[in-house]
This record gives sequence, C-alpha cells and structure tokens, in this order.
Amino acid sequence: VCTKLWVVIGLLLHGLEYAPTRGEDDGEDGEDAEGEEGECRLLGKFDLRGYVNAENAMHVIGGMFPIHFRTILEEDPTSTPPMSPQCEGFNFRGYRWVKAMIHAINDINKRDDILQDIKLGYQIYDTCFTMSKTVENSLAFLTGQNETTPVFRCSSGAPLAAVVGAGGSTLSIASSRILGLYYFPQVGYASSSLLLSDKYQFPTYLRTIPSDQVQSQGMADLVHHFGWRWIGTIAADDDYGKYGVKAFKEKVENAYTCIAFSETIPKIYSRTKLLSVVDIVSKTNATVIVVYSSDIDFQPLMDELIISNITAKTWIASEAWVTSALIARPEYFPVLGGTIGFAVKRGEIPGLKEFLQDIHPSKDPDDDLAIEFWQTAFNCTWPNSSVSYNTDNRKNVTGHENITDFSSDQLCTGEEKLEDLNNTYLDVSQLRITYNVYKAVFAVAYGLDQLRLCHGKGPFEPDGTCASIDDFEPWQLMYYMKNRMQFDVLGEHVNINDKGDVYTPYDILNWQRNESDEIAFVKVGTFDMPNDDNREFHIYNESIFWNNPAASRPRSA
Ligand code: TCR
Repeated sequence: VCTKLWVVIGLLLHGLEYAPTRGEDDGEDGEDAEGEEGECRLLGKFDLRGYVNAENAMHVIGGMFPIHFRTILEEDPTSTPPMSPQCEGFNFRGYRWVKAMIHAINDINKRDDILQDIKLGYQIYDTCFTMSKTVENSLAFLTGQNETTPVFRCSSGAPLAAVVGAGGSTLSIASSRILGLYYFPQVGYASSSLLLSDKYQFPTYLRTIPSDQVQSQGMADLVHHFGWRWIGTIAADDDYGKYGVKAFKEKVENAYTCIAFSETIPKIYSRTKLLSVVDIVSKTNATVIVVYSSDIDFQPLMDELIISNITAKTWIASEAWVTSALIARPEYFPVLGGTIGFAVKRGEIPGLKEFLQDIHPSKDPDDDLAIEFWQTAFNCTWPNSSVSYNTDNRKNVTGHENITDFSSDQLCTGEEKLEDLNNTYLDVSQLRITYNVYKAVFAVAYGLDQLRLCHGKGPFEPDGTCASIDDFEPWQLMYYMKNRMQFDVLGEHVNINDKGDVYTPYDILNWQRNESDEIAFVKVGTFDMPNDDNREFHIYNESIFWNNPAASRPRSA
C-alpha cells in the first residue's frame, strides 16, 4: 500500500525528492515519476553511500554512522540543480561502529534463542557528520528509497523495522524529529544530550548511552572532590557541548565554586575564533578546564593550543574525546597529559576483532568503503577503482589555497598487511561506543522478539490484538520498545527507562604516558548513578598523574 505523505515531507524538507507539480496523487507506484511528464519534476537526488544488505531478510534495521568527517562544500550551489553533497575524510572509528552493527546482526541471525528463523538485514548510511546528510538518510528510511529517486513506500522487499543512530546529538535530534512524526523507533548509541530525554519532543528515541545529566554530575563531583574553585568551560557549538556544559554549570556552581569563563568551539572552522579561545585560556587563572566536545570539533582548537604551548592546565574530558585516537596523540601530551575524563562502560565483543580483520578490497568490487578504507589506511591507490582517495577540499572553501589531493601514486598491491597497521579501526581495547552500537542492535532485536511472542490477546486497539511479525507498523514495534525495555546482552543487563535512557556506570580515566611513550588511559576511578537520586563517586588520588611542574594536584583558586 502506498501513501502520499512522503511527497509532502520531501517538499517541506527542502528539495530531495520529486514533488508533483499539480499536487495530486500520481498513480500507484512512484517509480516512473520522471517519465510522467507534467506530473513531477526533479528537485534533486538522494546520493547515499553505505551498506545495504537486505537479501533474504525479513526485517531490516537502519543505521546511521559518521563514516566520513564532512561534506565537500560547493562554492556556488545555485548555478546547477542541487545535488546531494559528496563526503570526504575517512573516519576509521565510525567505520568500526558500522562493522559492529553488522557483526551484531550476524550474531543475532546465528542465534536461535532470539528471533529464531527470522533473518535480519541492514541498511546503513553515512551521515558524514552533517545535518543535511542525516536528514536525507532519515527521509530515505521513511520512503524506503535509496540512491535513486522515487517517492513512495511500497510493499516490496523487507520493511524497515527501526533505525540505529545517528551518532552525534544534533544529528539524532534532526532525524528524530522526522522519524518521530511517524512513531518510528530509533535507538541511539552515542547521542547523549539531555534534550533527547524529552519524550514529548522525541517520543520514539531510545539510547544505549546515558544522558549527559549523569556525566555532568560526575564532573561536578570531581571538581568538588578536589576542592577546585575556578573552572573554565569549553563547549562544541552543538546540542552536546552546549547542554552538557549547561548541566555541568548547574551542578557545579555553589557558594565556593565558580565558572571562570565559558567558550564555544565554532562548528565551521574559524581561526580567529579559535585564537580568541586560546587567548582566554592562556590568560585565565583557572587551571582546570572542562571540554565538552566531540574529538572532531575539538581537534582544531588542540592544534592551536599546541602552537601557543599552553601547559600546566588540567583538562576534564567529556566522553566523546577521552579515548579518541584523534586527540590522544603523543604530540598533544605536553598540553593534554594528565587529562581526567569520563568514559562510558567498556565491553568486550566476542569475534569482533576477527570480523574487523576480515576486510579486503578484492573481496567485493562494489564495496566502495572497503576500498576507501584500504587506500586511506595504506596510503595507496587501489588499481582500477573509481573511489577517490582521501582528498581534502576544505582549503578550497576558504578561497585561498588550492584543493589538496593526497592521492598516492603508489598502487596498492593487495599484499598490505592489516597486522602492521596501528589504526584505531582495529583497536578493540576500548570498545565503548562500539559496544553501545552492539547493544542498540540487540534492543531492536528484542523488541521484535517481544512483538513476535504476542499470541492471542495483545495490546493493540480496538479489541486487544497482537501485531503480526510478518506485517506490522513501526508504531507497533515502538509499543514494545518503549515499555521499559530490559534484556541481557553479553552478560550485561540493559535496562532502558521510560525516558528512553540507560544508567550505566562511567570509568574515570587519566592520561599517562607508558614505557613506549604512548598515551595510556589509566582508570583512576568510577562514577555510578543508578537513578536520579543515588550516586557513587570513587577516585584513587594516588594513581593520578598531574601534568604540572610539581606533578601535584593543582589548586584552581
Ligand atoms: N555524545 C556525543 C557524541 C559522542 C561521540 C562519542 C562521538 C559521544 N561519544 C565518541 C564520537 C566518539 C557522546 C553527542 O553528540 O551526543
């Protein structure tokens, strides 16, 4: 059965779809809209990169991940029909998350205690860490269309059950506003902004990462524990940074503790703005600074802090950068050594390492991401591939320098060894968000399982029926997912409350240098908040490394 709704959404959310010029129903299948002259016109096209595998699947789970860091900004988008932007900057960590989702689905398909005889497929898209792609992805999920153009969701192929994603909070908020309209279940693995707990605005959003209420409370307890008086804060200019810092301030400020300064990191690169932040940091008397930001946004500021050689500060890291390979680099240690941060619970995922290693560009010539992975990781070009190599068009936008193209003349031989690679993709020692991805997929699977187990009398109107696993509506699955979901996965009990939130404990990590001069994340404490009224904060003072000349606990008076 087809509906007309999608056309309207397409129109509202500027130009990704066909829009009928006469505003009328244009037939049963939207497929041939382009041919039906006068009916529709082309406003643009979906251009989605990612992984789709729905073959033989009964249900499909959607996924959204930052596989690239950014889209390429076009200089003059109005001289040509709008095209969906291209992405660049391969993100090894995000790619690992994708693999974790696929691995979870494979695991579920192999088990017979959950969704026995039901095969799950996936449809995973790249958000490129941007709003426009995320909105585009969400529309593609709703309309059931990918890559090409039409408008309707028709009963062909396996229906999409739920969506896992979309990475950062600002992006999840954008997609959740669209998916929520149709009561479409969504499970987040990294978006921790407090805003997303509001079920009035985001009725169908659940997550496997705690809300930042918890983390901000932990940071405030940390500050009070050490008796620091003046604290600086730096936030990414998004719903994660701003609301995280807001909650932190509310919890930390008291008669004794004050905020020395509050700065934001611009979303669009601006050296002037970054330098003004550096200036404030260098002049302040506060020695303790909280940074609430993703690694991707924080890095440009880090580069400036290094250039200005700002040392003897103690940085408090939010979960998004505390174990990031982008930031935890030996070059940054003079500035960031001794950082104390909060990290969500770590987990082990059996078989993931092997699954990650099982990648080779010759396995599937259509797997563009595997080819791009290989090219970027080994700095070579895969023969006869059209996958562009890690170009960086950012300079072009500022208008001064030319496009930098890191294309390598060197051809990949295929003999390159993954074992030789010291790459975050293969590092399974700190599976935190990756672990959340795995749990998110299981949340969907358990929801489906609950729905399937309903026999005879069920919850649905008019007279208490069950939904059928062969043919249900997204809101029917939502019914099972929002009613305080509980399930066990990898030996852990996951408990999602009525706000869609989980409360899992945090590790408090401290950045130290190990024998081989790498950065080690040493666990120096834990923070647990099993519910809104209880909390436990433990820290082992003696094991902390303080990055100042006296190597002692700083006073921030
Ligand atoms: N919440 C952030 C995004 C984020 C993230 C991460 C991104 C978190 N942890 C780790 C990359 C890696 C926590 C948000 O926007 O809500």
